[in-house]
Order: sequence, then structure tokens, then C-alpha cells
Amino acid sequence: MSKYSKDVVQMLYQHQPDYISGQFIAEQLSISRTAVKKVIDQLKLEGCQVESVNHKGHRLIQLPDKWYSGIVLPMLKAQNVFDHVEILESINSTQLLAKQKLVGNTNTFLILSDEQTQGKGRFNRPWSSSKGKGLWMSIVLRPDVPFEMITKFNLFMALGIRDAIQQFSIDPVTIKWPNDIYINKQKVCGFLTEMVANSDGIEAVICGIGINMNHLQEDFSNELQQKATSVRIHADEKINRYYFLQSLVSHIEYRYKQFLTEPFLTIRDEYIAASNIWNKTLRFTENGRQFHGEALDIDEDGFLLVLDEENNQHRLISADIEF
Ligand code: BT5
Repeated sequence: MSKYSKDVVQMLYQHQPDYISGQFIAEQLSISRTAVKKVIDQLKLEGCQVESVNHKGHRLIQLPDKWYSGIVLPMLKAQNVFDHVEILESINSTQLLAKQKLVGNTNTFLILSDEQTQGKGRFNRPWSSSKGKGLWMSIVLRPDVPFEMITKFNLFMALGIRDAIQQFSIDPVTIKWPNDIYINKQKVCGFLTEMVANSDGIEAVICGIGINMNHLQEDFSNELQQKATSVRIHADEKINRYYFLQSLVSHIEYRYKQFLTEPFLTIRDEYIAASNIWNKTLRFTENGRQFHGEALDIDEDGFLLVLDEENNQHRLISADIEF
């Protein structure tokens, strides 16, 4: 990527739907018109849809499939929950990078990558994060709350993520307590919340979110064919990942502010209505122990109440659930 790509994309984005002349871009960036043409040719090669017309200039006709900081940054500017946003083409895991970057500062930030080569789920399970198809990101927040509140954070995030996906999906989007988002019987998103805490409370919350966005069913590996779905599969058309990101960040911001000021009880009914675990026998794995049972309720602290096959009640803070 040329060092001017970010600026050129940003100018094209901010002038949408109008044309912008090569001359104007060249003057703004203090480079030659030939250099501008080279950058634009490169952007086109990367799949950025730019229309170039003699005597008019260039215009961005469709937001690209690739993340460009020149578009993401101005797009998210109005949202003020993050001090900064970092965009990458490829990384082992945004979650690992976020954990490295939060040390020695008090910043809040978002890291987004087009691809992850070693995306991770909970308990180090692999998370498939193919290039350009999904939304793979980690956010670092600094809530000034005791560390027991981490569970509550997860519940608020689940609703925010679900609501964003629902805006783009024709079919109902549901939460599989505590960490998965489903459409019909397949997983469209997995997220995980980790924290760094000391005796005074939470230093940082690191929430990693993986959403399958534009995969077609055949894009998933054999192992995921039956289990996974994407937002695209439940929409009329390809999802514009930029608009999706904008919606997701605004839902996250809304739910984060709610988390800081309201008890779980405020969203309990909404959460229960959005959950897909009721009225069926489920297999639970909790700390390596397995049992079958039925989910009865989510209490006012966000714990899941379960009745197992031997009529014992469980109050779970976290578990793996299989349908
Ligand atoms: C999760 O773990 O569902 C949390 C996934 C979090 C991924 C994000 S992406 C950005 C950030 N950076 C990271 O490295 N991670 C976070 P878990 O509940 O453990 O689910 C993992 C299981 O989901 C795997 O064992 C597979 O069966 C399945 N799986 C893997 N990739 C998938 C995908 N793309 N879509 C649906 N299911 C998948």
C-alpha cells in the first residue's frame, strides 16, 4: 500500500458522491499528478471501486471490501468511546495485539484486521478469520468498576452485537448465553471478554468480536459447514462492512454507557427474549464437568439457572452449551 493511500481514500470518501480532480488531490498532498494516478491505480487493483473520468476526476462509487483507515477513521469520528482506532491488513490475533498495546497507558482503542492468521476463541480454540470476509476486531475499554462486573459487561455487549447483526439480517438473530450469536441454528458471531485487573478493580477490558460477514456457505471449512453462517447468507445482498462497523460501534457505545449506569435488571427481559436456549435439553460443560439439563431463567445478576436431569439446580456464571 502506498503511503498516500490512506489520504487519497479519505479524500475520495469525504467527497462522495462527487468527483475530485487529480490536480486537487495532488495539491493537497504536495505530490505530482502522476503520483496521484499511481495511488488510484493501486487502489483499483486492491478492489476499491473508483470511477475516473477525463476532465472531471475520480470518485468512489462503492466502499471497498478492504479496511482503509482513511474511511474507518472519519466514519467513526462522531463516536467517542475510543481514543484511537488501528487498522491492519493481517495479524495473528487482534486480541493478542490489544493485550500487548494496553500496557503502560490508559487508552481505550479498537483494533480491526482484514485477516487473522491465528484467531482464538475461548480456551484457546481456533477462530477461523479468513481475509476480507468478516469483521475481526478487539476493543479495549477502561470501565472504573470492580472486577466482578465483567460478567455483566459481557451481557450488555451480547445485546449490542445482536442488535447490530439484526439490523442487517432478515432472519431473527439470537444470543446463545454467554458468548455466541446465532442465526437460526448456526453461529454467526463469537465474542469473548477478558480483563486485566488489580486489587482496586479493572484496569482494562479486552473484548474480541468475530462476525462472519460476507461468507457464502461454501467459504466455510468442512468442520464449520454445518455450524457456521454469515450475515450475508441471511440478507438480500452483500453486506457493506463499513456500514456494519459503524452500526456495531454505535450499538457497543450505547450498551457500554448503559452498562456503566444501569443494573443488569434493566436489560434482563430484553436479554431473555433474545436468547435461544429455552425449552430444550442442552448439554452443559462447566469446568470440565458435563451434564444435560434445561435452562430455566437468567437471574438479576446475569447467572443462568439450570435444572439438570437429576433435578439438581445449577447457577452458572459461564459454561459451554451445546444444543
Ligand atoms: C468464540 O470462542 O466464539 C470467541 C471468538 C472470538 C473471535 C474474535 S475475532 C477478534 C478477536 N481476536 C481473536 O483472536 N479472537 C477474537 P468459542 O466459544 O471458544 O468458539 C470457538 C469455536 O467456534 C471453535 O472451536 C469452532 O468450533 C467454532 N468456530 C471457529 N471459527 C468460527 C467461525 N468463523 N464461525 C463460526 N464458528 C466458528
